[in-house]
Amino acid sequence: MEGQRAFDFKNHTHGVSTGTQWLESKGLTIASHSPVDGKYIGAVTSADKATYEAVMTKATAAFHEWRQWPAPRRGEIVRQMGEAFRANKTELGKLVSYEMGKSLQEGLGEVQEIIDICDFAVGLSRQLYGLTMHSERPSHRMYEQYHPLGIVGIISAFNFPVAVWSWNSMLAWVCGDVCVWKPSEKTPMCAVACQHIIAGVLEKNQVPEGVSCLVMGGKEVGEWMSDDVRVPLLSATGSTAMGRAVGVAVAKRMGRSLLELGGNNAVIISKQADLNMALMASVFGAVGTAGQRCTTTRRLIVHEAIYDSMKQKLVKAYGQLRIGNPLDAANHLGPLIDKAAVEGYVSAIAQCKREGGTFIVEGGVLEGEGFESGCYVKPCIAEVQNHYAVVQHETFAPILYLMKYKTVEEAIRMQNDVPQGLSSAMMTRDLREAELFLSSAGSDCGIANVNAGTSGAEIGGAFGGEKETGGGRESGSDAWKVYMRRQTNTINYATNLPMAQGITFDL
Ligand code: UN1
Repeated sequence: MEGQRAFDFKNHTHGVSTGTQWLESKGLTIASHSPVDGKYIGAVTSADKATYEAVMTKATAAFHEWRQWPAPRRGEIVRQMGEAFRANKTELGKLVSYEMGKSLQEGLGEVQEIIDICDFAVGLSRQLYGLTMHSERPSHRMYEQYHPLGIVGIISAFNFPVAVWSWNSMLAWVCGDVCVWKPSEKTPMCAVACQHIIAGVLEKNQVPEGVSCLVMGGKEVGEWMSDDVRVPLLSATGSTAMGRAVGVAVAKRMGRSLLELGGNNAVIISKQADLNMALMASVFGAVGTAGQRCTTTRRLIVHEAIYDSMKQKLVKAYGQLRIGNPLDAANHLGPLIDKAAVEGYVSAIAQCKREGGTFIVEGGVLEGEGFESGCYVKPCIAEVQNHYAVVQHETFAPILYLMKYKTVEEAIRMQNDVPQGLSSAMMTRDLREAELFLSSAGSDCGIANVNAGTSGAEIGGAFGGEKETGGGRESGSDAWKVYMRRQTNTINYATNLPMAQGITFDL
């Protein structure tokens, strides 16, 4: 079955593809080792300049054909892709868990996000609506329509190695665009698997070669895409530093970028909160994916009246966390992605202590049986001040910062007082403070939840954030509009030529 095909990497060495075909490349080899057990998974070659050019040529030609397929026909292709991901959910979920290190539950959840966005995109393929307007001129009709844009570049991060690609690609495809995907060098096999999973659908439906391209590679390949005028839209997920470089390069050539960058997400826990719910939301938000989601809960802002009891609950809950092989359902969290991430975690803890933080749950790197990869760390909690440099910075690891507040206005100020603006939450049963938090004077983030944590967004909403998070919106709602070009059309069915604004012009 298709499920088998997807994960047979024994002889797979190519990292560049135009859909069903894989291209020989002389680029550097990227090897993938699992952070779960340190074992080698496979290796692929990255794109070199020649294969990159070959891909872009194919993608350009494919676009000219694909944009003429009726949108619902393109939706039908995406529907079949959704079916292929359903058939491969368990296998792909396991691979995501093994190559990236997140728990199997979360690996499966990530594949479910692909399936969900496919369903969403299928419906969307019959709803790429424009508006009609009333013209001020007699016998004139005005309307707007959305046309396919061209090649959409997708740069994705290791932490969601497959879902973020699908948020972009599935929408882009129903919109009539073609995609060139540069996945993270840290999770190449997940990308190879996705490409194999959809290959059967592309082949069976004679989708033009070049509609779904893969270009494995590092920073250099990202730079080629950023500078490439053939890429009208570049969607990039990752660090703020990477996003800034991409944003500047794309802006220089007047392209569009869709940036989804760092978060520094807080949960405000009111004295009116259901404390058990608050605890669950905070712990899952902080340790899920071992603190490597862009939506991870990094800060807890707790009302002074319940601060001590919340602190005790947190310490107790952290004592119950099981860390180990993420494919074992008994474990809550697995490893960090690699040893560099472990170094980042260790140095953030040291910096936090230097700045005056007090750890109420100590961190540390785990050693011994089951932890041989050197990537397993203990989730930890520190009492801090919001202004510490380390607190203002996004460290991609399970370090939770705990702070106290007196008034709701102060809590909202603290929540907003960071450079990032992705996700936020308030736990409360008080309607007034909930509404204040959601109001224009409340959270400044792209996502603001009440009585639900900062992570785990559904695909139906627009996903993204403000400030250093980059401002882009992916996934649901009307995020599709960025993948298309808007055209305003005026049609004159009169026998004369009346001018707008009442201007007269006679010869
Ligand atoms: C990311 O970390 O880049 O809301 C994406 C969430 C997931 C997606 C996170 N649905 O946590």
